[in-house]
Amino acid sequence: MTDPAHAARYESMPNDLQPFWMPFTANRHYKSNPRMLVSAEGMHYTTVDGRKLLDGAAGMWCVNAGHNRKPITEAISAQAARMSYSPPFQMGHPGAFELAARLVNILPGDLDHAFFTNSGSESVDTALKIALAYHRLRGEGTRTRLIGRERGYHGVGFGGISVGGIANNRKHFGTMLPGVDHLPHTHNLEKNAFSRGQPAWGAHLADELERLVALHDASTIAAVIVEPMAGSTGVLIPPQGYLERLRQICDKHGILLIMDEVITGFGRLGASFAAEYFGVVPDLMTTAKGLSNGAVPMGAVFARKPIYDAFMEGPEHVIELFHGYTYSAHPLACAASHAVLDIYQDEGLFERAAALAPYWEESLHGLKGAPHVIDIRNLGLVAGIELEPIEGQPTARGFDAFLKCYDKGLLVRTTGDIIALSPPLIIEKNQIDQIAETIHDVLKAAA
Ligand code: PXG
Repeated sequence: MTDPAHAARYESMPNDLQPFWMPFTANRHYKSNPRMLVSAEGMHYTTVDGRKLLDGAAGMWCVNAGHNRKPITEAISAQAARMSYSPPFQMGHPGAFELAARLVNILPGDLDHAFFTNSGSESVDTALKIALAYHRLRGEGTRTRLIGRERGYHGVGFGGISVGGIANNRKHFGTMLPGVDHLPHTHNLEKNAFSRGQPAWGAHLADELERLVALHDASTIAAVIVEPMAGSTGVLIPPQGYLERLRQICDKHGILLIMDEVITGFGRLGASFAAEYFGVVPDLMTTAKGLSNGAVPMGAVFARKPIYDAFMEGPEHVIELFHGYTYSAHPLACAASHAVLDIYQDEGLFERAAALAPYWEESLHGLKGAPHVIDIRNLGLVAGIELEPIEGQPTARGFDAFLKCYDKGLLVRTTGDIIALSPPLIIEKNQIDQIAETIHDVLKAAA
């Protein structure tokens, strides 16, 4: 860009980094060592100092179709010119209905209604509220308990942190929702370290749900929410048979199963959704991220037919669900999502992810034996590399690896001492090699 005002605002290092209170960031550390991204294309970001960064994280698990895809930016800009906002309550625009119809077409089972939100956190709170209201409408208003899982991440709303299971995301924020319990997480290095794909040990951990039912009685439990593959906590792959068992126990007791597919949705595992991949259909599914490729914020909750139908009772002029957002089904987000779905379909990106998964697995498991690596786990185009924490300084080794990868031209995510990888689904094999080699170099240099 030659326009100096544009360059100053979007392409140069800002004069003052202080006023922006950055989310989930070590603000003081960042502001004295800023990592500023100014543009992106395909598999790469460009930094303010003109360096290219290979994106090993799909932004933050969302840019599944790669960066700045022309059809997406064109669809957004055409919609912005046509109508950039329309009210979603008691009004509609065609793109929203068309999008819902397209989405339910690619969903498994009878998940056949879409409720639009603007983020994963909003999708989670929406799904929890639908679950509670659904039971009440059916005369089972005593079903108010919600069950999450240790180490789960369901965003940052009060509902999401209540059912979530990451202590740092919960401990500062008071008592949260009452009546929440947690299943045990499924992480076990002694049994499952260096498993490829789904680990063999751990299906029985789903039986803990029976214990909670025995403790509280099924008549008090509304829903169980889990990530089919836990992403944020550091990539925990579900043990073989675990999700199937959870589904069975929920069915037995009339408990709704919510799968949080904010990360796993839209091709990450090499199938449209984890529900499809595992052959386990939830009653409610929460999504965001890959739904719009991160180009415009968007989320969606998908509901099975009997749930939607339960709300469609009573006088027709009365609102059935007192819930929604100013920006539900935002026209720009809908336009982005249509273009994203076109790309997923035209380029066969979900199938591409599945076809690349064995190469991905082989390549990353090649890091076994590198300094400090205590586990490697993978599924689809996701991998977690767990590093041994430095004694007395948990997270330091992970953060150091993140910074060193950045210096070497690779963007990864780290959570504690776990490196999480989830590249755009357009990644090439030589770029997979580059990811593995860079991480290897970084770990060796730090040893
Ligand atoms: N559910 C799941 C399963 C998620 O992974 C959310 C809900 C919340 O989405 P929003 O759009 O409200 O952020 C998420 C978000 C990471 C990382 O590095 C993961 C997420 C967000 C930020 C970082 O693992 N997942």
